[in-house]
Amino acid sequence: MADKLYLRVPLVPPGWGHGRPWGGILSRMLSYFPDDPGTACNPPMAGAADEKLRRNYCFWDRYLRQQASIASAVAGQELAVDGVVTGGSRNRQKVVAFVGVPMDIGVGYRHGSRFGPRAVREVSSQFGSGVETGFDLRDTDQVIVDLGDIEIHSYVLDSDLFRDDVLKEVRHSYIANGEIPPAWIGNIQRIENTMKWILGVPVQPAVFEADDPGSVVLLPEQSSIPLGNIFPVLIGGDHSITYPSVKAVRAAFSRRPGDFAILYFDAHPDYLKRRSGLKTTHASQARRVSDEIGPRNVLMVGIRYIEKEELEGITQDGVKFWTMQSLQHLAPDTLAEQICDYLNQQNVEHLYISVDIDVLDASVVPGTGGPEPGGMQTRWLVDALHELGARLQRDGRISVEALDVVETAPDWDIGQVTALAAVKVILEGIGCLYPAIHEEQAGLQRDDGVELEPWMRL
Ligand SMILES: [Mn+2]
Repeated sequence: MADKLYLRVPLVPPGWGHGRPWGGILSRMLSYFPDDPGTACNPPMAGAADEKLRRNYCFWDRYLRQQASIASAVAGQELAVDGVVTGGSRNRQKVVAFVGVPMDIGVGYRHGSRFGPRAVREVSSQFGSGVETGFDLRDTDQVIVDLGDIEIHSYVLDSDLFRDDVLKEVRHSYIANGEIPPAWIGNIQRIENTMKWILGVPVQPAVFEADDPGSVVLLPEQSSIPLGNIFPVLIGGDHSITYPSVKAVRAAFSRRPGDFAILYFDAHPDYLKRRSGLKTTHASQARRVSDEIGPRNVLMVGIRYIEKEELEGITQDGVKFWTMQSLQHLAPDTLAEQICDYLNQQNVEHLYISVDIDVLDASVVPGTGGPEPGGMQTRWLVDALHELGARLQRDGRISVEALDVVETAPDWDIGQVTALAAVKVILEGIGCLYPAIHEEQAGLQRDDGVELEPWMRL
């Protein structure tokens, strides 16, 4: 049943589509509860006859059940629902968790990577569980789950949206439709919060005040159920998703300044200070990451289109980079050696790997936001990842904490070749990096022995 192991096409509620917050981790879990909570739910407390109170309680009830069900799945318990796959016994190994991030409003030219996660999942069904090195993902007795997509909101046409009264109206319209209103925060913040929640880092989710579902308050942090022990594999989405993801992964694993680094494979440095006056875009995300973790802990491989401001930036800041030109005469194992030597010299212990699929030649990946001719072949990239994985495993000093593969835009694709390349990179990446994924625990863990509160149980 190899096709059950990996990236299943997610369940998307009927009627949800382009531009809607489709496929959100929480919102999609709604479909796992066929009963209308409006009728099935009976608040136990006094005053339950009050319709407003009952409705509000039931929203909460549903919300928390969804969280508990995801937590159970990730803890390795059986959860017989489609789209979430339980693949092993309860154990202390890291769980590989796919997280789709269907956001492409960070791009300046070609849109469409919001459909990347969907395309990657679809194409993944043709792949088995073996990787080129002979490693079989099933041999790890690990749990591999697909957590679905992070909820993204693409309707941001008017600054009016951020007015309190407008937001309140929007939230009430969700409630009128029987849906849980989104906590309307920026997409970048939402990605960071969701990733933190997945990784077990305390986060204060924006939620609804008890007596007014149209309002938003911050709950105490106990309200989030930390999952922890996760190796996240993010499927983009445009490259701006990497910035909030790095913030979350770093918060989960970093123990001291300078111990966390990112390795980019990308045709572009994405190192503009701002694009159209905005700080976080897919053309400036690496600069934001650099602000966060320090430029000397930023590594870039495959650069071949660079603006003057970016070249000055990465040179002056001391970003470590390999242009595509320099790779022409470098073997993948030499690159891996240079990367490891540099990381060790920087005293790095935790590594985030970010692959912009446009690092591959434009002829290989037409379905991407910024195709760039003159790039590497899939063979070269896979070899480089294998060499790197083997070296990290041998050294045992650096743990790979997360992988993202971004900028797959299926509308521009031909014969799904770009999505195929993305799946290849993901599977080979997990296969070769997994042995280098150490058992070290993420920040705050949910202890397996801790009982869920009764109201959290399924
Ligand atoms: Mn790029």
